[in-house]
Amino acid sequence: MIRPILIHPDPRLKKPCAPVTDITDEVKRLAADMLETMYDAPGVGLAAPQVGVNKRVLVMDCIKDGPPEPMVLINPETVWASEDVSTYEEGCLSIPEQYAEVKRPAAVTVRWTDLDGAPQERTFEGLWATCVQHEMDHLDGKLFIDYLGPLKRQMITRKMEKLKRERARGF
Ligand code: K1U
Ligand code: ZN
Repeated sequence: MIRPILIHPDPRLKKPCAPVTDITDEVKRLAADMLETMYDAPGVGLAAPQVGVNKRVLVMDCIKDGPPEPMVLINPETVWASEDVSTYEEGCLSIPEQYAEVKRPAAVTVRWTDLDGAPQERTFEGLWATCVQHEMDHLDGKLFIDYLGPLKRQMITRKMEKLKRERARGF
């Protein structure tokens, strides 16, 4: 099922998420719905708070050409981050049509639990590294615009408020 994606500003996007304690059918349904919602958008990642669920779950697939590689990360934690940084022009499905350059570690090692409850660890690079850090920020209530200066952040926030007003009126 495709779930509606929350648009910034929304208090549910600013709240740190709670760890998942049991991989229930509800969590499995959430992960499946998040993947469907991400591919439909389309996007390369999606975090549970973006669909209004306060749980530490994220999905991603950064393969642009070739067979899909859907990933579900439950309770992800960074265990290592490179000193070298990379700059990527990020977007966000909760901040449509707004892009800005963000600097982040170029590579990160992340530990998480998979849908079978098994521990996993992987080092991500390139777009995968940018995406997993962007999604983990969502789980801590942080958006990519929080890395920008106050004026740029305020300008984007005002555009999103206008977009939400227009959508509410049925445009
Ligand atoms: O979290 C999100 O809102 C998803 C976001 C993830 C992301 C994109 C770029 C850099 C970091 C994190 C998106 O997927 S925005 C859409 C997007 O980038 C994209 C869409 C279709 C094809 C390729 C990329
Ligand atoms: Zn985002």
